[in-house]
Parts: sequence; structure tokens; C-alpha cells
Amino acid sequence: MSTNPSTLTSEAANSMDPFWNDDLATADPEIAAAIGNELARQQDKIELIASENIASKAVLEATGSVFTNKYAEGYPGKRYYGGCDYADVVETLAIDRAKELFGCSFANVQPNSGSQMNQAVFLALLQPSDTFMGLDLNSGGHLTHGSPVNMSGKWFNPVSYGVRAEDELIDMDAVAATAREHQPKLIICGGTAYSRTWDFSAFRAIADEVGAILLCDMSHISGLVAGGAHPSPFPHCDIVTSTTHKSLRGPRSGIILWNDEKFTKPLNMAVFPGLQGGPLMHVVAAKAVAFREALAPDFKDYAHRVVENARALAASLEENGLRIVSGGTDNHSMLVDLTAKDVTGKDAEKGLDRAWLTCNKNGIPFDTRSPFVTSGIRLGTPAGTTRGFGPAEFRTIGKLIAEVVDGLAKNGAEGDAQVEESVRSRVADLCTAFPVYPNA
Ligand code: DSN
Repeated sequence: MSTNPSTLTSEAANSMDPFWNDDLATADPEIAAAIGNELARQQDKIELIASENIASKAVLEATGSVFTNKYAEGYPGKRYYGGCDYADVVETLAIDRAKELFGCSFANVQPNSGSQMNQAVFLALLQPSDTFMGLDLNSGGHLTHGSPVNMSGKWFNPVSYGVRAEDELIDMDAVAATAREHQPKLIICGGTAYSRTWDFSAFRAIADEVGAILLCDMSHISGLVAGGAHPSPFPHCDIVTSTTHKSLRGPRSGIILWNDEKFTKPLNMAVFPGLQGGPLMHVVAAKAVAFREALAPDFKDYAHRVVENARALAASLEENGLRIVSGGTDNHSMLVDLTAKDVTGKDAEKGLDRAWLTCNKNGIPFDTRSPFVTSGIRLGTPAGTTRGFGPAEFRTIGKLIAEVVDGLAKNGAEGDAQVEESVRSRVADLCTAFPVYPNA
């Protein structure tokens, strides 16, 4: 039978059109191969980057959904485009679930990323040159909390607080003294490489004393907060921001949460139209899915296992001769100080990668090496816990990390090839026993 497209009805022609029918492997074999290789990398290596996780298939499906096609500038019920009925459904569900999950009155689920959620708070509440306070990058803070190379540090006046030299914990007396001296309009608590419990009520007292707004960027710990494995920043903090892809295990994105209605208009206006145009509705849908998952009872169990596993990993590293900054962890993450081994974070990251253990080099408090070299590595347990590792597996992982680091201490940057090969084979055994996306 002839299938000359020109003789077919438009409906039949569409059914023949590769645009509608080709799967990714056919339409774009190079990208399909890269995605396949990335899946294999995630399966075959142990992910120890503290800010990464393994999202569910449901989250991935929503992220890859037809909401990719939709413009929905505005907010539910008040859009600048037609056809937003179902966009309203998913955004309203995302907002309601975020509020329920974190126990607050208002949520904006449109920020595209962690940087944008924090920029929105700055745009809503500060004027250029205003003074704000955040944790120093060298003590575990984040770029968007006042780094001189970030907009937060270029357009505003950041003053920072840090950790004490003697115990590497945040010194709340120093935080109070800095706040009294500089009278910041905004104080930020939260960071990316601080492994101890945040004392939100102590920050509240300091913010009240100097009349500052208190923002918590809980990006790293929001899954633990959702699961009750870290105290909540509410009711102490005025505004709480979080990425959704770290311990919370959702799509890559951000959210802003608050309780006082006076922040509603400035924050919503700052996100749209202040900073962003059309929200990524496919990602908003995926956030709603992730919040539903985090509201389920087994997420509490997950969050507590993340912390238990981090404690097991830290203990194992210490038993095997590696120093943990501040002597341990209360959350999902830890910094390992490699100074005594005379191994740089850069070499450790590369050596561990050769042994199929993925992590990132990270400055330690008072580090004398550059951020491209560093004296430490940062490790986290959210992704490994998702694939099913428990304390026994994390104790083994601690031993494997120490073996690789000892090889680097002995042989320099190239490490000990035999040790790395042996570690690779034990990593492979663990990864085979605990697959990611088992039915993919
Ligand atoms: N990149 C995130 C982290 O790794 O902590 C912060 O932006």
C-alpha cells in the first residue's frame, strides 16, 4: 500500500511524522547515549555529593511531562495566558503540599533554582547597598549568602559570621556581636557545608535584638526538616528558602515559605515579574509530586536513616584515621579534613572518582589552600540512603574512602592503582546489591 504522505489526510500524515513518533534514541542518538551513560554512572558509582539525591521515577516523569509546553506567567487564578486550568491545578497542589509539609501559611513554588529563590528575597526586602549577614563561605556558607563574586556580595553589603577555631562550631556570641556592630537588615542562617544542628531560636533572639528579618536557607537540610530529623526553622524564621533536589529528593528547583502576610506581595512580586517570567510548570508539577512523597510516613524513616547513616560514615572515617571537621555530624553531611595526610581535596576527589566514589573537594574552616585545591572533601548520605544503604554499608564506604586516601598519601596525586582497583570492585558489589531505578 502506498504511504506517500502527500496523499494522506493531515491526521494520517501526523501519524507518520517522525516529530511525533521518534523516541529519543532515534531522534537524537548522541543525547540518548549520554543519558544512558549518565544512568549507568549513577548506577555503578556511589554518590556521596551531599547536595545530590536520586529522584523517584514519578518525579522524573512529571519533570519530563507536557507541562514543558505551557506558559503560565502569573499565579493560580491570575495568569497572563489562556489555557492555564491544569497549570493552576498543579501549582495549587504544590503550594498546598509545601505548606502542609513545612507547617507554614504561604509558599511560592515558582523559583527556578536556589540562587533565584534567594535573589527574590533580596529583591523583595533589601535595597542595593543594604547590609545583611550570612555564614562565611569558608565556614560552610553559600555563594548567594554574600560571596564577593556573587550578586549578593556585589550589590549588597554582606557581613559574615563564621565558626570558632577551637571546635569549628558557629559561635552564637560572635554572631550577636557582629549583628550589634553592623545592624543588618537581614540575617541568613543555613549553609552548604555545616554539619551541626542550627539553633534557630538563638538566631531569632539576635534578629529581634537588632530588628533584622531572619531568613533560613534550609536547602541542604529541608528533607531532614520535612522528616523530623532536624528542628524546623519555623516558627523562628520569618522566611525560609529551600532547593527541592537535595535531601528533599525532588526536581532541581527552589521554593520560598513564610508565615506573615506582609511578605506575601513583596515576595510573590519579586519572583514574578521581578526576576522570572513563565514558571517551569513541568518542574512545579514535579515539586508537587516530591512534596506528596515527603508527606508520606516512610519519608520520616528515610530522613532519620540519612542522619543515622551519616553518623556511621563519620565514625568509620574517624576509626580509619581521617578527621571530621567539628568532630562529627548531626545531619546528612560532613567535611573531612585531609591536612594530616597531606592530601589535597582536589587529589582526593579525583582518586575517589577513579575508585567509583563520587564526592566534591571542599574548603575546610580556615583553609589555607585555594577553592580549586582545598584541604578537604565534603560527603553526604542522602543519595546512598535512597538506594538502600544502611549503617553497615556506610561503615564499609568509610573504610574504602580511607584506603584510597592512604594510597594518595603514600604515592601522591596518582594514588595506589592496586588499592583503587580493589576499592572499585567492592564498590561494584555494593552498587549491584543496591540498584538505582531497578526496573529502568
Ligand atoms: N551546589 C550546592 C551544593 O553543592 O551545596 C550549593 O549550590
